[in-house]
Amino acid sequence: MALAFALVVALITAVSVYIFAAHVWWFPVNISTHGAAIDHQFNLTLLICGIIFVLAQLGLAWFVFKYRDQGDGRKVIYSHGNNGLEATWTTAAAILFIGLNLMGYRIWAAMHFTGAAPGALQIEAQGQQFAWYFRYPGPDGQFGPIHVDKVDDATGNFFGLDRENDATAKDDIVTATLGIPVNREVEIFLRSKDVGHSFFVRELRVHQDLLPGIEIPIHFTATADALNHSSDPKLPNGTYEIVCTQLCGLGHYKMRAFLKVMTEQDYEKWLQQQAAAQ
Ligand SMILES: [Cu+2]
Repeated sequence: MALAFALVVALITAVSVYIFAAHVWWFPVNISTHGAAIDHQFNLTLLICGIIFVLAQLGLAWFVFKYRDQGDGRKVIYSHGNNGLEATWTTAAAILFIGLNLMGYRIWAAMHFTGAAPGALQIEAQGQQFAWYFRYPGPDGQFGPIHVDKVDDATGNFFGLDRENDATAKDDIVTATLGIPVNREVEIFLRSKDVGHSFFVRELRVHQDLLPGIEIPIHFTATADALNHSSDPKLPNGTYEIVCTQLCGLGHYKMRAFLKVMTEQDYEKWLQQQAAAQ
């Protein structure tokens, strides 16, 4: 029985290691300039935790086998632990996890505490039950003010614009797809119309919650490689899924939109088409 248990533990360990090492379920391709640093940090954390996991599991299997009941009537010895050893591995674990956190913090801070460079392309993204909408400031480079009382999904006024009276709102472009050019920094202001949502594009390695009443800026740059891939073989190249990853109501499962990464020229053309359709 002890041998069987030890073998099952060893088998679970081996299968788990295989699934990670062979990348059976793994990240999709990275299409952002900051993604490589995030992937590197993830791999490093996974490797260190993986080694500890394997050692701990194999240790468990070994002890189960070594100290099995051998039918010789030996009494069990109870131990109340060893303070020296406890202090040693608690300290080692603390150093390891704080160290990994500090390393990851640098990458996090570069994305979240450092603003976008001046001249970044500014777009607004609004999450609402159960859709995403995007707003471009238009030729004047300014977003028109939002009037909460004017928000009306039935007429497509998702952002509550007053195009008649606000000069800066006249040329705003509202879309259901997030179109961006490659190799240019994009700054997105995330807003929620109703409840908590979360903006996630796996390939961008961008994941950020949205809360009603707060505007949360994120920024990233899509690499030229983004033109050669997609979220799904059925989608055209350059197209990636934007999903909501906060359970936000009954229709949460269908709350998604698409990111369309284009060359600078295609992006300009696309934006003109969107402007014409307002
Ligand atoms: Cu949502």
